[in-house]
Amino acid sequence: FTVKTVPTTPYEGQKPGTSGLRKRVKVFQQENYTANFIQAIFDAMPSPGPKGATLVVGGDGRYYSEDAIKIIIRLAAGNEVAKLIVGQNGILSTPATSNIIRKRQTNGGIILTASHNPGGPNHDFGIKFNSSNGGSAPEAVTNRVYEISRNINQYYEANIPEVSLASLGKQTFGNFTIEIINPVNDYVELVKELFDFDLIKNFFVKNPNYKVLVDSLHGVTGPYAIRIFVNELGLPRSSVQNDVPLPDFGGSHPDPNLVYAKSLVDRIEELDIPFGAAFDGDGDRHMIYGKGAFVVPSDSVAIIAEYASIIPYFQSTGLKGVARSMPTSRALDLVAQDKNVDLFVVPTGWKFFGNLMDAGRLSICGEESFGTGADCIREKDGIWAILAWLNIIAKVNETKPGSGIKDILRMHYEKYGRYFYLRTDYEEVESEKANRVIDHLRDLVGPSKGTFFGKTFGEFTVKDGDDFEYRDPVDGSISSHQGIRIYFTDGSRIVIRLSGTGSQGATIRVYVEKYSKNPSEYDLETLPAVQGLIDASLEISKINEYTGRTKPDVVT
Ligand code: VG1
Ligand code: CO
Repeated sequence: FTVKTVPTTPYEGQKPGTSGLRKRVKVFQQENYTANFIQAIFDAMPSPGPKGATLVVGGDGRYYSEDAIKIIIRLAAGNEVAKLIVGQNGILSTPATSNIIRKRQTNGGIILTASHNPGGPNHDFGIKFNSSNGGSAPEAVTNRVYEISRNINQYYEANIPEVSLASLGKQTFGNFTIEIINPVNDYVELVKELFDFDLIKNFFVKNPNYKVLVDSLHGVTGPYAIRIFVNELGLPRSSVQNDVPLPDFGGSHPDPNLVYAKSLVDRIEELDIPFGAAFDGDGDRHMIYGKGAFVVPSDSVAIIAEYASIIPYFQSTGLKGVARSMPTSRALDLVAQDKNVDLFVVPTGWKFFGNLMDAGRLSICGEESFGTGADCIREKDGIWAILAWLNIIAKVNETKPGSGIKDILRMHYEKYGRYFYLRTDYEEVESEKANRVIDHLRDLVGPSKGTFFGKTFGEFTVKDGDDFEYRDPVDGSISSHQGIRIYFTDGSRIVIRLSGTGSQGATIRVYVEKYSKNPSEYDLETLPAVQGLIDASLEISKINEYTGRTKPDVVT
């Protein structure tokens, strides 16, 4: 093949956010837009750069994925990449990609997804670069990608003939090889080593009424869920629904929460199903919901850490440390204390956990946004979390038969107390208005703290607060302005920050949490338990005043 140098001009705004570059499909479809960004990734790749590299490519199968893969193939060959490993039909879940990058010791990967954002010609697409450790590239690299994208004037493209993404196997063109692989096999092999599949299988055999319903919301997890829950764990085929990945996710949000996975919740309630789960588009998020029992993600990671010693992977590696993103509730902190292991608090986004894992200081971590995972890979992992829970339930049932999600939650609250936790989102707010809210809050916890600390809002008195700054304990890098935290004298907390994954305008996220050590309160509904705190957060932040919004778009 021959390589052509194609002149181009830069586009504004190719700045990767919390998790890659996410924009409307129409934006990526502009002439050279995608090629510019891919070239910027190649130019920003850590030494020795793209020449001779092996990269993994795949994604959640959303609209525009195949077009993007074709561009990646031509530019990879043009940049002297030696080999691309591509998931069949462009399919690879985010955790599966992370696993393949690590297992096959490649130089990194390119993941095509906008995660839980809707897909289709009028919705979102995304591109994320992962490093050789299997995790999202660190900020130093993504900042370089952005800088390069602002000055790009050419890219290198090879005239590789069109390759079918459906046919498995290797094809070679000169010094360049494309290998199309089964997207599921390596991942299944991995999880079978991490969890006690025999124990889980036997639990289902002994408890035929313990039904499971898994909803892939037409995202990438369908093929993985069928292989694992049906073929490996022996559950009936009807245990997995919406399992065909669709380019537009069937027209809905592939977002596993009580709002967007409502049809699953309704079905679980109607059919009395004790264990249900849903995943997002690219398979790194999960929701756990059984009859009458919703697991708050911040509790999910705390409970998995609590039971780490019964999970085979942690039995062999030990619990090295745990971590959460800053807005995630402090339920995990209490477990860390009890187990006497280190707790790390990092900014929002999985990429901040990677250094700690690479340094051997972190085993289990999670975020309030329905993401949990471990150091076996470098991405959060929905199916991993479900398997962890099933492993825990099966084990607990050996000594306490009949225990389900509710009992495990109750036991946890009895030992540690309960954090009532809620997040509200104001979406597609004009950036300028959203910034005003943040500036105002920054002032309260900064220049105006003298008058703000000590002030009372309803039943809550401000104790202190800050604009979260993180210093990575491994490489010393600093990430500032990661969200406003305000603490109250009763131990409650609110956090307010701007999202870094939106494709349009700004999203304001408000996280509230209230702690209780009173057993008579453990069964309370979350919303009434935190309403007073939500009111205080609105009064303090003046969101309504600055944005004109009277209520949030999403409550999870
Ligand atoms: C959101 C979540 C964050 C998560 C990120 C990527 O980021 O809050 O916890 O890591 O999405 O998740 P933000 O900046 O919009 O709040 V996913 O499933 O896109 O890969
Ligand atoms: Co995701």
